Amino acid sequence: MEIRGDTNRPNVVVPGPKRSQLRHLRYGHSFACGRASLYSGQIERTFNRGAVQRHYRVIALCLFAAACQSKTPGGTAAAPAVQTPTNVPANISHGEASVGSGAAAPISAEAPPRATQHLHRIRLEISNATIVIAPNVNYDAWTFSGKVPGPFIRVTQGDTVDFTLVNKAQMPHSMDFHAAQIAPSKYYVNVMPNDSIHYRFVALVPGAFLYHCGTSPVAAHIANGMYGALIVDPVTPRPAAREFVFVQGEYYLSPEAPGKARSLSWERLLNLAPDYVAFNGRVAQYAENPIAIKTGELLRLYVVNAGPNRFSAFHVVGGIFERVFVDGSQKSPLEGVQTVAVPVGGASIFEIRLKEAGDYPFITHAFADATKGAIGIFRAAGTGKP
Ligand SMILES: [Cu+2]
Repeated sequence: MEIRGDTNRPNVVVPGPKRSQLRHLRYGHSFACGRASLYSGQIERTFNRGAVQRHYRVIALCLFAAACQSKTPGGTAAAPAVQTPTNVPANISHGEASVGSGAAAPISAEAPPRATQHLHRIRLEISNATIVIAPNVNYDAWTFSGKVPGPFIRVTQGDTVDFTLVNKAQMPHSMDFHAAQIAPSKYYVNVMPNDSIHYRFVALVPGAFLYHCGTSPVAAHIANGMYGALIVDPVTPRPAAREFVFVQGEYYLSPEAPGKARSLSWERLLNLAPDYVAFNGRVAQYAENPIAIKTGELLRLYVVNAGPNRFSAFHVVGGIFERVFVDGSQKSPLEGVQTVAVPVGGASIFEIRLKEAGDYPFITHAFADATKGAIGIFRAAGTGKP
């Protein structure tokens, strides 16, 4: 079943992964730390002294305030030490982002069309790429096919995915398809630099699925951008709709350095403190460039959460979901619900119609994360009739 080797020699068939690659199976606990250090060239490990000093200052101020209170019972409490935003709020409900600034062309959120063929030859090339993740913020990403997220893939239940992964980067990587039911020990193995792997699987279960690099430390590979979405349509097509894919992901940034793109802060990742949270790899891109839709038309949103750490509380402000296929399951969709959690590594399918003309933010209702960029806008035009 498995074909491996240089892509220039795609017909070379060998019985299984190389012994050296099996040694580097993903999720390998025994060598995870070694792998982190061995390939840590782009993993920022500096200790954030500034943040710690600020942290201690906040603690000191709290202690000071508490001491003052204890000495003056009944007196006025000290002012809170933590500053809250003081900007004038945007003139829109949930205005966490600048709406309509059009800062940069967004990555298209349109879902690919339903597949017509039943054999899908998918070839993804892993490479490092500097990408724009927010206005004036570049990031040294690890990518599938040069972008974050990787390409949206769409197949139909029962289709065969004939997959080739080519590693053009300088460290081992791998691929884990949540849509597949195959042995990780055989297929989700590390592919060495300038090597490739080729295998097939049949997508038997409909839904929306995450795919991601599974090389340890997995959190670093995902946070660096190695993830994407694979839609598996049911054999009986879903009703016609405008369809979008939103993959939520997080960025943990190394300190700023003049003329350098940011890279991963492992410390911030382990502390679950993302600097940015984004749909489709770039902060607030669909708020800066609202997505035009029509009132009354059925929208179908494939919401995938790559993480690597933060749950999404997916919600459309001003709307109520007609149906939600939780984690992509066809069984017993929820009807008439407001917010549904999409766990890290999960994906749900949301159907909604927006009733009147206007701007409707879509967000994670975990608002720290919306403030950090997980927000977009549907701009509805029309009379409300489908
Ligand atoms: Cu990787």
